[in-house]
Amino acid sequence: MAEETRIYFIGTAGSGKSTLTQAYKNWAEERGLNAITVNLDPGVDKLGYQPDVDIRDWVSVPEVMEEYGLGPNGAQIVCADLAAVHFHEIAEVIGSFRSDYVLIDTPGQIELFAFRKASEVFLNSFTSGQSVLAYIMDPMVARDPSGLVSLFLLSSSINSRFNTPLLNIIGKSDTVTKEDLSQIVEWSLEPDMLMSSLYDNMESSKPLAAIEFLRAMESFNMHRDIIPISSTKMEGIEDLYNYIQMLFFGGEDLSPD
Ligand SMILES: Nc1nc2c(ncn2[C@@H]2O[C@H](COP(=O)(O)OP(=O)(O)OP(=O)(O)O)[C@@H](O)[C@H]2O)c(=O)[nH]1
Ligand SMILES: [Mg+2]
Repeated sequence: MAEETRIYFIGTAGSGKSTLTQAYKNWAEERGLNAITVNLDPGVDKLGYQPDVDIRDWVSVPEVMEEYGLGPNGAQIVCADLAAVHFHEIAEVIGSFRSDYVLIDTPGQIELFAFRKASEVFLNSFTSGQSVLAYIMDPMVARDPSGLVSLFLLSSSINSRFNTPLLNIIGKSDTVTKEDLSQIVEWSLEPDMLMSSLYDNMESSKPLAAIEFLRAMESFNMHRDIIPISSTKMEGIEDLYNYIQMLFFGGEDLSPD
């Protein structure tokens, strides 16, 4: 068995993290790969799938709200910090599955994962295997040039915080036209095209900052390609798998097929 590969699905609220977690598991199982799902959101009410490991077995937002007299957002932050105490145990439970792939569904509020210390502690709780962040972008935001720059900015900001590789995904790719999707992909591959679309939008004052941000990102080489995925149509999941294989195994296929 190869070492465990952990994929963290992160993204803004409603970007499709939970749906992709489950879709990836279904896809992997169809290929004969073994994969488990982990819910890392202590506040989720209805998940839509049964996770193999669930943070709510250790800490939960409703309990913390009750105990500390907090609202849901304050309780999420306390939960993240309380959960950190259990991360080694959770990592051991995850390891006990001896699974090739661990699919980790993160909280709705991206800032909880992106900016709290707890996520770094969780990432470092594992003593073997490898981790990748799969950052899901909203296609409705990405089809606007300054929207795409702001999504890249968030991606770059997360990338600069963690010593973990990050892949950019356009989620719900079935919800935009093929033309919009190829425009987004083209912009991500050709920063000059994105820059010129930003200039085309110059009548409004909004893109000025986006132009400066894009220049800065180019100078740091933060710009990167994007993987379109539709979880509902099961499209693009194999591309994500291939990117991960390239990243960690130089393209070697783990599938028993
Ligand atoms: N059309 C389409 N809808 C999708 C896709 N993925 C998710 N959705 C829908 O988008 C909504 C949000 O999906 P979730 O998977 O719950 O998103 P999430 O990021 O886990 O949401 P939070 O955890 O609340 O932040 C649901 O209604 C899903 O059915 C997709 O690939 N295509
Ligand atoms: Mg979710």
